[in-house]
Amino acid sequence: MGRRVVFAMLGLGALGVFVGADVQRGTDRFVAPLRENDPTGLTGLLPSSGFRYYSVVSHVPTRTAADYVLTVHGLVDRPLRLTLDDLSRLPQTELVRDFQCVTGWRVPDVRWTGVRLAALLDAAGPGPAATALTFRSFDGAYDESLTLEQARHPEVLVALTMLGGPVTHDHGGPVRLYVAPMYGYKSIKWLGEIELVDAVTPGYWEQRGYDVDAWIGKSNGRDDEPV
Ligand SMILES: Nc1nc2c(c(=O)[nH]1)N[C@H]1C(S)=C(S)[C@@H](COP(=O)(O)O)O[C@H]1N2
Ligand SMILES: [Mo]
Repeated sequence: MGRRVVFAMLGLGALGVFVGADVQRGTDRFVAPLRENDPTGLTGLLPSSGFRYYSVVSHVPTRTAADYVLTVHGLVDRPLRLTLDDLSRLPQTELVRDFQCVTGWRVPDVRWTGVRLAALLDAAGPGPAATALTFRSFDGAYDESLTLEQARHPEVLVALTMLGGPVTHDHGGPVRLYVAPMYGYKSIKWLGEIELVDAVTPGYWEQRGYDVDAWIGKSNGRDDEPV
């Protein structure tokens, strides 16, 4: 590794010390790739939450507190249109759990807060034909699915905070899904839309080979993994 890279990394590290947690979270996008190919181990000195930045598109529009809207529609009695303010006024649930990507990386003890998806489902009132949910990202490409029963699991949150602050743009803010009992690909970022439907449509990665039921330790051939 060249001296310049080392100095650049030390510079980033020093920045983290002076500017605190917000910028540290922002450095994930740059630090994780450096760490992946680091024979020296020096990148261990850099501030990073341990998350890798994932997106299937190169640019995602920014939604602010002023223009963010989540819709819940389809086979429901009462379609919902929720602003960030609406969501933040609802009861918030806190979870601290390890975050596990199916490719093997894990971030221990991540703190999340958000609204239970079950509460939004109660408010919307799924009709008798509704058996599944389709989630769509406002990135324009990523989608995900859960059965209605899975969606009612108490550890499925429409997350407003993560890592001790508002969900950052890189991590899918202002609002992403957090499906605690399942691998990371279920936790769709930049959540824009939830549609109640009569059958599961496999999501983005599921159409590319991952299991539709993504239980940690009980899917994707990783049955031995600690939950
Ligand atoms: N919109 C969107 N959501 C997404 C993804 C993505 O590429 N786009 N990747 C998924 C995968 S595979 C994982 S492991 C996590 C990663 O979250 P992070 O980018 O905050 O680290 O987001 C999930 N949600
Ligand atoms: Mo993942």
